[in-house]
Amino acid sequence: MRPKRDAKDQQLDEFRVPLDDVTMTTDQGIPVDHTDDSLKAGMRGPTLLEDFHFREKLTRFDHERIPERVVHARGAGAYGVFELYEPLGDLTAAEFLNDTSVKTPTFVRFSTVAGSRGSADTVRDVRGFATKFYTTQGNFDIVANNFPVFFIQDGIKFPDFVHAVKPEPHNEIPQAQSAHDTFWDFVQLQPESLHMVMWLMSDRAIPRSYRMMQGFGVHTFRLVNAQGKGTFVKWHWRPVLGTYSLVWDEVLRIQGNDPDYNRRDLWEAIERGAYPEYELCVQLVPEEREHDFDFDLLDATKIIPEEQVPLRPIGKMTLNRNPQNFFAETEQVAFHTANIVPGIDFTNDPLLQARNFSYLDTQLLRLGGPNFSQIPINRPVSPVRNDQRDGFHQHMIHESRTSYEKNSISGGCPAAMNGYRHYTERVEGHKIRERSPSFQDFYRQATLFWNSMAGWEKGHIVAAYLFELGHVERKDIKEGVVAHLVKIHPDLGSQVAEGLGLPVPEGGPVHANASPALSMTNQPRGIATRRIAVLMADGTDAAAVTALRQALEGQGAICEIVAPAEGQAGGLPVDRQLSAASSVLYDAVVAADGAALASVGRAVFFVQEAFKHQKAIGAVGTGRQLLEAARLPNDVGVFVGDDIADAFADGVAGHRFYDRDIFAVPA
Ligand code: HDD
Repeated sequence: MRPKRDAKDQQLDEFRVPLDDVTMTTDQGIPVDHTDDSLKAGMRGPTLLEDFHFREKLTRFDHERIPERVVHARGAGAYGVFELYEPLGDLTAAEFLNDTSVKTPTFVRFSTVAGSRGSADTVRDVRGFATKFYTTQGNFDIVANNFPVFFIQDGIKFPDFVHAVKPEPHNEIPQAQSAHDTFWDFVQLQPESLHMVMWLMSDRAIPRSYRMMQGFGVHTFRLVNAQGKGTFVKWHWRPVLGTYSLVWDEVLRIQGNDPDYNRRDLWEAIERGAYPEYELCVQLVPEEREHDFDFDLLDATKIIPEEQVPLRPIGKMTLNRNPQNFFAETEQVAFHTANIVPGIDFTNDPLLQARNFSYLDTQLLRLGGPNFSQIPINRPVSPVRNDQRDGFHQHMIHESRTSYEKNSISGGCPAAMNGYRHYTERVEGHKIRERSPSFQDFYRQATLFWNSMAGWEKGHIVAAYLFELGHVERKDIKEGVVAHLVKIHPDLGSQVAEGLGLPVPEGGPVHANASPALSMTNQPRGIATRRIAVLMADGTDAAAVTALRQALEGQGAICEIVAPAEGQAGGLPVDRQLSAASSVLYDAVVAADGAALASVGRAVFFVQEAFKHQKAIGAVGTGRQLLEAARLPNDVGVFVGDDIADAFADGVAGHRFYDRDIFAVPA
């Protein structure tokens, strides 16, 4: 069912162009009766310049592309609604955070960072999570990532960092990868990146779904109440479904099987009515406590551990509508950290200060001039009235006889009053091009992250460092990185050094503090919207699998019948033909047939591969024979029998059986 129409949805009606039951025109509205042949002088003669339709059609095509985003070029968007749990008047004057009856329309764009617009979704990378709130007081954007820290502390380093991670300049290789020399050279020479790189090497960098990853505003911002009192705030998005990741080997295979994996997943969930939900949470720090931490709140390479400052949920966003046109909406949306409403303000974080310059600047180029805020997706739902004028693509017809302030001719309007007031923070200091000493600790929180990981998470981090540094050509760069890793933790440094065949350098003492909230093991779990392949064949006895399917679908899982041929299997409609399917596109597998499938290589490989990727595997009816053909060890996470529904569902909810010994499995 289409969700209730909000103010943004209604505003867009003016721009929607239904093309059903209409005849073709040119851009000037002139009817077109033939668009298959150009106008020529004679049947075999040259094309005539006077063919205005031909010229317009080609010109428009020639001009279709705009520059892709310099970072975060690949993305997917969705509309949603934000609902507040309780008024926050003691903290902020922002209207949308004070009235629980207000449903604020939102638009979210998820993205990868390094790759081009056409790169694969499931690369090892940070994910963008940018949200535009169309509030009654104007647009408010939280331009977040799925990691709570960043690579650098000062925005002046952003071009250096991006140049290092992007494909190398001489041959534009590799695409959407950090596994190359320039990136790791940057890391070894810029140790402030080490904490973020720990996140990048963890499975957080390969999320199972945009619907199953957290979002972080990263910087410390400020809430300001009606009395002008400020409180430091960090923004967090928490997915209601829980936080899950893929495994690396699976990622490599998904890139070929479905390069649109995350984009498709978001689109299909919304089409199905399984609307993704995220709680907006805040970490609040009273101004008096600014210096109570062993790091600087203005340093974007640091988290405030949740155990030190707990998360307070303040509302929920539900993504409930897909865009209708990718270019018009998702490509043209423009986010900006400086889009803030009264009651919210910045801090002096030097990364944030740089961002407040960069986003508007890049959009002037990308969207072709200063009127990009008039593009439908970017328009606020609150009125826009000011003396800004003209520029390319001005859509407004300003009727006023004046465009300056103060004026007497237009009664002094539009009048600047009762608007946004910047927080009256006291600042003084010498002009200085230096990094604060309070920003100089690069290891403590990288160690905290390592200490907080479960055993399997640590194993995956080591494997990721080995994969990445294994692609680095220069030995001195590998040695430089390893010298940092031993300082993060000797266990990490020694495992990576040994894998690379390098001597283990001297480390130093490290602390044992941990923040359990950082481990993905400690996130909510469930099976809603998880995709389960049910392997069947023509003659499969469907009765054996019916109860299991009903139990799983009853908890919101999606079961798809995969069979050697389209049509029917066991009397049930086949969802996907085996040769067009792959286990990497599913969260779990049920073998419902072994009688026919045990001799089908692709079916045997299907279960072997799922086993390798530590997924729950069920077998009902003759399905046991398929597992036998696959020679799977009788291991954890393999459920055989006709009464496995509860145990299998628990297994899917647990996501993976990370303790499974998979090295001997050939898949
Ligand atoms: Fe950025 C895009 C998130 C640091 C400059 N950034 C962009 C997007 C996200 C982020 C999610 C994509 C928005 C969209 O979907 O259109 N960026 C972050 C986070 C950062 C961060 C969480 C650190 C906390 N960014 C950062 C710095 C700078 C930029 C330090 C420059 C000084 N970011 C940009 C940009 C982009 C951008 C070049 C590219 C396209 C765009 O803005 O519209 O201006």
